[in-house]
Amino acid sequence: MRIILHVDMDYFFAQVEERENPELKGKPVVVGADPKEGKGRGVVATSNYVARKFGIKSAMPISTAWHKCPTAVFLPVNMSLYAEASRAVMSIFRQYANAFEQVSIDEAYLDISNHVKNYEDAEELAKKLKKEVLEKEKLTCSVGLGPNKLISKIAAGERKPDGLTIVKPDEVHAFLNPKKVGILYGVGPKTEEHLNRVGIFTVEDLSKTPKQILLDEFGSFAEDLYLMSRGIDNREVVEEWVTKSIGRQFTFDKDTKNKRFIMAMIDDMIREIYRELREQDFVFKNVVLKVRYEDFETHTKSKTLEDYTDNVKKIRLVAEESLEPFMKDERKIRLVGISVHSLADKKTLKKGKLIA
Ligand code: DCP
Ligand code: CA
Ligand code: CA
Repeated sequence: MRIILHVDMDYFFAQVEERENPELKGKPVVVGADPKEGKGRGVVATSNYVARKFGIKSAMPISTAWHKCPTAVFLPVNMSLYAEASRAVMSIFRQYANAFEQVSIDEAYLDISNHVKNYEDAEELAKKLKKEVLEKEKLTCSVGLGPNKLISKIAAGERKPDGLTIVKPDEVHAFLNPKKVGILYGVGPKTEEHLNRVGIFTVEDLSKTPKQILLDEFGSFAEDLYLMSRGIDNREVVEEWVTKSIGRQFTFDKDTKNKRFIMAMIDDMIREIYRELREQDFVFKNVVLKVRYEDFETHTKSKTLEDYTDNVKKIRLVAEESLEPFMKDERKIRLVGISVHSLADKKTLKKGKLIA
């Protein structure tokens, strides 16, 4: 039985600012672009919960935020400060898991199945984790526990800030059914609208929709919708950049949507990976593309090849193919990474098959 824990820091950038300057506590705090008395361009990165009461939200134009609450404390984004806080909390999280996957600057999945026997143990572990983060880093987070990534992630968002929500396997349906379909992975505003148009509003509506209708309406996404609506999610918690891999990543000076530019950067990284593969006489069987959007949401796409190879053209092909869906998103891209995994020593390979 799997038990997955999802942890997400509360109002992260703003909470770190409050920690650095306790006088901010209790005041509305907005982190983002300079509001310039309501004439500023750029957006809100995040705000604390006091500011949210005025209707201020992430990604909202900073000018709108200023008009909603001109007396708020507006702070510029101090990324290196948040990156340092992120590193500190992530290294705490890592201690609690047998598999750990960071998904953005402030959230991670932990597979804790080997650390606990049941949900009672899991609850204790979650409380300990929250306590350690608060004591060592003076920050609160919200935690969700469930049988898979989908459920634990939604559970983590259920009670914020400083929440802990447990959804046991037999509670999954009751938990999911009344929720809007927009909470499911990959269901953005456009897909949600499409679902609404065919009369599907809640997860329960979705679970009662015949698969054929989903196939007709949503094509290859139908299967995921079908499974998610039943609370099924078999994705594993995967460690990123495990030791047995060679990879590079690059953060753009300016977030970009220029595919040619991104591919040129990937080509540079592939050249370096190639050099390292040659030096060590390695072949690979798996290629992973990593994409981080401007809002720090991070995705990886992994492709396993039919056989081991040292042909770096394969890396490029996989990279280009895997990049395609990310380019369709409206967000700009902040970082790309490419890595090869499932490495093997070429000398132990004969006719493409791994011996022993
Ligand atoms: N962020 C950003 N721009 C966005 C969304 C987020 O710069 N459009 C940054 C600021 C956030 C951090 O990423 O602090 C984490 O994002 P979350 O979506 O987890 O939001 P918060 O942690 O700020 O708030 P919550 O308490 O709702 O998780
Ligand atoms: Ca958060
Ligand atoms: Ca988050």
